[in-house]
Amino acid sequence: MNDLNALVMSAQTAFADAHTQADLENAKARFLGKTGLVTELMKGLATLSPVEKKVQGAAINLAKQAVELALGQRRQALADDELAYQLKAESLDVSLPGRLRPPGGLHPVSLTLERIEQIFDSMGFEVAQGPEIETDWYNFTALNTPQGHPARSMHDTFYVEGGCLLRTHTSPMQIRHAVSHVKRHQALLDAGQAMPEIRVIAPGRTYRVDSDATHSPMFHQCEGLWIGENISFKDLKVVFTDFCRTFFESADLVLRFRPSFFPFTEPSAEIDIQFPSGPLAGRWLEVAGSGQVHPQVVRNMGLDPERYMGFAFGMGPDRLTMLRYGVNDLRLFFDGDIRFLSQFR
Ligand code: 2NM
Repeated sequence: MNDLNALVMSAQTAFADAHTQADLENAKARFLGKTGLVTELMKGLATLSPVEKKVQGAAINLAKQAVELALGQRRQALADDELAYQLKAESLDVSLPGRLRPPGGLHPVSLTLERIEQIFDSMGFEVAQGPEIETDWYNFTALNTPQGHPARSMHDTFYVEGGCLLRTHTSPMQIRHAVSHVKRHQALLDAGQAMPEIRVIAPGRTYRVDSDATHSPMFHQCEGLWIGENISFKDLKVVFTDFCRTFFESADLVLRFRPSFFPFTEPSAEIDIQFPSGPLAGRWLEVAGSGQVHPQVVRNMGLDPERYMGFAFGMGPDRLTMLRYGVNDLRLFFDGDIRFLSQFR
């Protein structure tokens, strides 16, 4: 009996010393396994007399039950420990602040382009977009810019393999748009009837070999074109004045049309604006080039310059953005510094 008590106690100690389920299973094998201590005692019963077998058997059974009870309790305790450990290790602090994903926003130049498009849309202009890699014809020749003109030199224009170039302005898109407009209405023209007017702006990226505080090799342009039977410089002044006053939210903004030269317009003018008040007040600021579309360019659009005429203009959305927000270095727009860009969100 004392031996059995000692056996039970030694099992209890062995189970208590097991700190993992694997250790516990090894300890169990030593007592309850095929060759375990309890099992061996059971086998020993075979050699006893029936009376002794009954008495000893009952005692061994009690001891076995005590060992199994201790095993079960230890199993449960280890499982409880494991669960408690997992709960602690994987616990979430629901009071921690969330990971912030700040809202994105449009680039300030994109905001300007959207604003330009919206204003001209309200005046009935379409928005045309097209290739940034252009042919010599659309970028120069169709625009009345002759061979040997300095704008065509490799110092001003990026040429790509195969004779194409990166467009130096968005006017090639104006030509593309005008040509397809004319094609679409060729039947009317052939019948001598009036064609719907061409009224379009072409915003987008343009490229020139130039880089300093006020020039970037990639910059934006938005050109406008209005061609009809009687579209004159007067219409240019009305449209562009209206645009500038809306864009800069200044109803008494003053404009000045200063004589100039472009190969694709005749006459031509630079457009300057002056704010009546505010930080930029009193200075003439150049915002665009413009003019009546040159007869040769009208002809290159597929139209008879004796019947169709109109105006065109070209402006720099980068510069308009600098004026509108008071930015002093063009390069800030293209550095991609979030501290700068986030101010326009
Ligand atoms: C400018 C200045 C003056 C212009 C001309 C044309 C077209 F396609 F009709 F020939 N588009 N844009 C133009 C005219 C552009 O930028 C300073």
